[in-house]
Amino acid sequence: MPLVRPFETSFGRTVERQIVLVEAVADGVSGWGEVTAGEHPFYNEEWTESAWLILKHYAGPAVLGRAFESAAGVAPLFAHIREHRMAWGGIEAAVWDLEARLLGRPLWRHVGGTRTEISCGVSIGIQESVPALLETIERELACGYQRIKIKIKPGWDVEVVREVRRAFPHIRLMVDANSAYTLADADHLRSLDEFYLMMIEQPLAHDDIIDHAALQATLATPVCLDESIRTAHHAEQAIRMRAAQIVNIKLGRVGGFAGARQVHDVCQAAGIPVWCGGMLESGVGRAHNIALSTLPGFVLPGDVSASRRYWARDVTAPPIEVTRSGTIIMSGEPGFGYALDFDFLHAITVRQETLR
Ligand code: OSB
Ligand code: MG
Repeated sequence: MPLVRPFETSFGRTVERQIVLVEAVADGVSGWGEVTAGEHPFYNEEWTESAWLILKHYAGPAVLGRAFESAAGVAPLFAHIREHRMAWGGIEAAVWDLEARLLGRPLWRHVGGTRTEISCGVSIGIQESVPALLETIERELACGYQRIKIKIKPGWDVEVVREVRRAFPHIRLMVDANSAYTLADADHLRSLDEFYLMMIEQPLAHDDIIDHAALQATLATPVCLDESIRTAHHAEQAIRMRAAQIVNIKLGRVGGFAGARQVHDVCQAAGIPVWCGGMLESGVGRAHNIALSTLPGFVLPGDVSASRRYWARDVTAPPIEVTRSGTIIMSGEPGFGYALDFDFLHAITVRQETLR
């Protein structure tokens, strides 16, 4: 699926997505999940092709023919697989959707959600110029989005944020570095403090907690962890170390709904706000993110936004839309709440495999 505009982060530029969708079938009913891995192992170790192999050789065989009482019992079946959570998380989420449909319940209620409307923010990639960035922010604010996140990297950080703040002194603003810095950059990152950002997301290494704690101790800006948090145990460690004041929860990164709820619960118990991250998902993953965002601890606007920001045509019909006040309203339909556009899905499918 070609993106309507390229998306650039500190680790690379994405022009077109190659997405693995999972259809889980039981009793003639289908549930759908999305593998949120990127096209290259640059955000984490996974990519489209690794996910395909993990699904085919390990994750699929781990669930097929196995008895489990409920969708909550699926994640433990993958416990022997080291990492690759986005791959097996695609099956896990599909089974949650399947179970919700079998029960005739909306997925968001089924996973324990309580909000009927969620707050949306946008993630804006690295742009060609500051004027281009300011124009993009202006456009997103006009659509009603409640929070602006901009991607930063060395050379596109403090001076860019200064210009954004000059133009938009009152907006809810944050930055995401995707692990582009080290502790040696602490003084430089501290100069972001004057811009009263909501948070700085994942400034240091993708697998680090301890250096983030050291950095947070010197920063007024709250640190938010994304890449570093894959399990509830990681969340506990980060909170205990004071490495983060906020946590981004991504469904795939934590291996699906069971993992997401565990991270959510640990954060909620510690008074740490969470929000739902995104991975440039198609409508399927987007719909799951919307459901996840209805859990009570998701008190900050997430990176969950309208299909039209990414796709000329999405795999869901209708596409996912955001209200003029930057919210998405929950559907009462069973499962994830959006119909699939099967004509389009079949037209863009390049590979398909059935595991029985
Ligand atoms: O770090 O949140 C991230 C996109 C790809 C990989 C990592 C990240 C992102 C985003 C975009 O920030 C979120 C989205 O709009 O889906
Ligand atoms: Mg991030």
